[in-house]
Amino acid sequence: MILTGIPKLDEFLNGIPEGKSLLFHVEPGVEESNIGIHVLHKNLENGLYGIYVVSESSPKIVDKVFNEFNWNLDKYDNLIIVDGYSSLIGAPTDKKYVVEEPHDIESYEDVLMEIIENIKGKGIIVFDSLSNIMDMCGEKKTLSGIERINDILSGEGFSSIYNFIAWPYKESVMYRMKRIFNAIIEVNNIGDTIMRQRMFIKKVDWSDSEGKKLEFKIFKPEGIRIYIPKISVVGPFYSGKTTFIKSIAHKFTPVERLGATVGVEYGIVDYKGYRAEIFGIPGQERFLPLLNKIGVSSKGVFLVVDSTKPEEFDFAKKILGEFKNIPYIIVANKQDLPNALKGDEIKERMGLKDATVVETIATEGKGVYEAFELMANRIVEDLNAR
Ligand SMILES: Nc1nc2c(ncn2[C@@H]2O[C@H](COP(=O)(O)OP(=O)(O)OP(=O)(O)O)[C@@H](O)[C@H]2O)c(=O)[nH]1
Ligand SMILES: [Mg+2]
Repeated sequence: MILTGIPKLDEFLNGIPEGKSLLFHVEPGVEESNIGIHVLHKNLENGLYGIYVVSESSPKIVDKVFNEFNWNLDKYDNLIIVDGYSSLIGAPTDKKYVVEEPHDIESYEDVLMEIIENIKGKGIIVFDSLSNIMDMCGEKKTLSGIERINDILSGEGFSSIYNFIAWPYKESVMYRMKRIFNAIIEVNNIGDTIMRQRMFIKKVDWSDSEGKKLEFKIFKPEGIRIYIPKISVVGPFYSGKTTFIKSIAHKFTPVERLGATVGVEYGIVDYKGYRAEIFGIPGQERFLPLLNKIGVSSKGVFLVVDSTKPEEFDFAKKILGEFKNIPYIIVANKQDLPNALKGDEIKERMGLKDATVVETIATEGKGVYEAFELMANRIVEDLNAR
């Protein structure tokens, strides 16, 4: 099984079986359109062969992209770059494998056959731009060539990944593409103020995850993250919101006076392939109007309560009422204190029997990542339920 290295996508697809082909069908204008190079890197890291066919720009770009993500190109003797660019512009090349006739799809086939004969082992082949090759070699000819290439590669235990910028092509071409590839993942821009990208599994013939979606963003140097632009942390005064955020965030901007939070605080959480931006809203009554404003665009809400203060649960529930139809998790904090009520008891007393509750000791970092992971998964589920 070959992994894409893209969090959640591997879970949805169950990886890529050997011999299968996958197309990233990318909307024009998506800024970081080269998803394939991340899949390439993941598999190089896993010790598999990675053949990278560069046709869109000079192979030098590979060094540049690797540098942007702090990957060290020289580390990978299992990386094979196919230069499909230099002949095009008549430039010299230091690459061993060169496409002599970039306007002829058979020339690509020839190089790939040569490589397959020279190496022993399995791996992945990534095309930086199928759309570019189609423009050079002709749409139908390219697709016929790709079918042959996929056939041969799959017999050798290679999986293939294609980046494709979805310019308006003829209906018949799109139809044929839909048939040729074992999986097609659409990549679109979404968002107006907070830009991010969405993957949509349009086709997959080896798992039942067709129709699944995930939202991501490419960060430098971190790479692809499942991206959650806003999770709010709310709750009564002094319940431990700030402590909770601090314990999960690697970057934190406090807004405190005499130990109390007096403005919206902000943190970034990176965990298990997720990146989330967290907004903490102070718990004093006078900040209630803020909830509404911040609430609207939240993807999820943590309601932090002091488990020793049942007298505050009504107020806590009122705060929660400001967030409609958004996944929430009750964080039953201060479990280390005597008389702390258990999570189930808290749900009961709040009249929220179906709620998810996580018991935490924020000061010791206990339970906090569990709460985060539950939340992140809920948000992805929520996206897929819409
Ligand atoms: N014993 C115990 N104390 C905690 C825990 N979490 C937070 N505290 C303490 O509770 C106090 C309030 O914590 P904060 O994180 O500032 O609470 P807050 O909800 O951000 O407060 P405001 O933003 O001012 O409403 C601090 O003294 C924390 O050290 C916990 O799990 N156990
Ligand atoms: Mg606070």
